[in-house]
Amino acid sequence: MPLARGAAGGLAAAFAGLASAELTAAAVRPEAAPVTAVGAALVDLTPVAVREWAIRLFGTSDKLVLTLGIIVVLALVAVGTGLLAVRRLPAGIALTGGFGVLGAVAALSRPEASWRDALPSLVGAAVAAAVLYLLVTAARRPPPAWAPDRGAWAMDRRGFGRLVAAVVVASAGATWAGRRLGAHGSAGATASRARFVLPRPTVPAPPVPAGADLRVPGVSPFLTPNRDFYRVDTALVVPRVDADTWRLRIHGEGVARPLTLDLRQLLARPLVEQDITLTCVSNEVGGPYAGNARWLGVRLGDLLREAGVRPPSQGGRADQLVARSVDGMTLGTPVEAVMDGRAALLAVGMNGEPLPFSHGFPVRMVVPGLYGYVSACKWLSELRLTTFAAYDAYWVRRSWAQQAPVKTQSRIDTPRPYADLAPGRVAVAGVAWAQHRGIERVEVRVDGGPWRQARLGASDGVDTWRQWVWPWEATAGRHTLEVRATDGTGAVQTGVATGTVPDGATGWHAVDVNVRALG
Ligand SMILES: Nc1nc2c(c(=O)[nH]1)N[C@H]1C(S)=C(S)[C@@H](COP(=O)(O)O)O[C@H]1N2
Ligand SMILES: [Mo]
Repeated sequence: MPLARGAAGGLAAAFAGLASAELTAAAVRPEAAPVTAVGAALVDLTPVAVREWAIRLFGTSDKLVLTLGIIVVLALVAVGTGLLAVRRLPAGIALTGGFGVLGAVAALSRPEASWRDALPSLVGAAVAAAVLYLLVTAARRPPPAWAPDRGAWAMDRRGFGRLVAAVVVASAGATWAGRRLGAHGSAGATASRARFVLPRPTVPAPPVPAGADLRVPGVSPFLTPNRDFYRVDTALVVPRVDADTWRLRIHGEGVARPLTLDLRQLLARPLVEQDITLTCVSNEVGGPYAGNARWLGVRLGDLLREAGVRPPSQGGRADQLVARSVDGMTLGTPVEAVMDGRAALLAVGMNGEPLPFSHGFPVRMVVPGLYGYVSACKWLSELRLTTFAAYDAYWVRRSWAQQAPVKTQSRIDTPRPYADLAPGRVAVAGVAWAQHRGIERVEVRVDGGPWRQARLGASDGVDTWRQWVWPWEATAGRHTLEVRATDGTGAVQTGVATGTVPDGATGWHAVDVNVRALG
């Protein structure tokens, strides 16, 4: 049956092509693999509304969903190509080549790409075309004279099936080899992280105050363990940077003494330790994209001063610091903010460990009081001084604001939405944040009634979130709990609900619960 053979042949050819592309990419650059490159190009091209929708719907699995989506589309295209090829083989082969060129263009469009990044897609397309040719001509081969059915498609089903199986097994083998080679390629980075011993802080952070963690079941722990820390970035392949070859370049407008530092040179400077809560601008009211960690790093303001930079308030011309990562991401931070004395860090340690690869090993930025997309560059490779007028960083080109201080927010962690509760005393609790201004008060109300003051966890400074708890005498029925915070300047969190774009969501977090009747 030609149709089934066409479909199977198309799929097998695509698998062979992708497997050889992955294998080639493992030797060239993992980011140059066609599915990854096309995915990354799609991430860059995705309209902001679609991106926010995907984050809402899929959360941190958005990258997995994107990759699976590309694979499903490719599989459909492969079936179509196979069906075309059994009728018009040259057309099927041309289409395969076309997809190879598409993958190559996507790979070459990546910010840090070189011409070699085109190779995986081109090799993949060549292999896919060859396999397609082989399978289609094999399927068309005339049957032996003794065969009962002598139609054009009479290569027996078992013979064709064996051929397809052989292609699938070879492709699986190539995929496996690609994985092995890929792991080998990043082995240096993995070893450099394993060897990396965190230096002692010159200025250690005081211990977290005893009462900062209220230990209410269901509330986010005061310090977020690294494995639970939210992750937001555009990297479909987590960059694995070798600490031994890592370099940071500091240059640009008003940099009297440009610097290039390796890790040892960076760490020769005083190291400070500071608890800082990081939040994402894409976090909706009540959302999960906030985490609090103990960071260890070098003060960025001091380093800039060493390079001869003056903040705008002291006559410096550059008002924007553009951080660039090894994967070409750019984030723009106000120079004034990193030089005004707050703990703006080039961090190497997170909760007593070297940064995890997914959180920016070996060096990232952290600036208290600013959303991650305007401050927290991971896998940092370059700092360039310029102006906001002259340059728009990655997210700014995608409808986000140039400058974005964190907005005061509070979240109910417990009870969970739609919880079914017993009547009586219920601990309503959560966290509130207004980094670099601090949290002064948190209030809760039930069903739009009067605001009641919650008890706050001990303060660990203005740069971290605070836990809060309010004892509620719950009565039978459906109820809505709401929370609002007041920051250290006395400003009350606004109840006006706005979305995340362009500079962070506002509004009060509300949770609906049901309280059972007694008895
Ligand atoms: N290189 C790079 N750095 C990045 C990003 C990115 O996409 N690439 N995303 C930023 C955003 S939007 C946020 S909120 C923080 C999140 O840091 P985390 O993943 O360690 O929580 O990293 C920032 N740094
Ligand atoms: Mo973010």
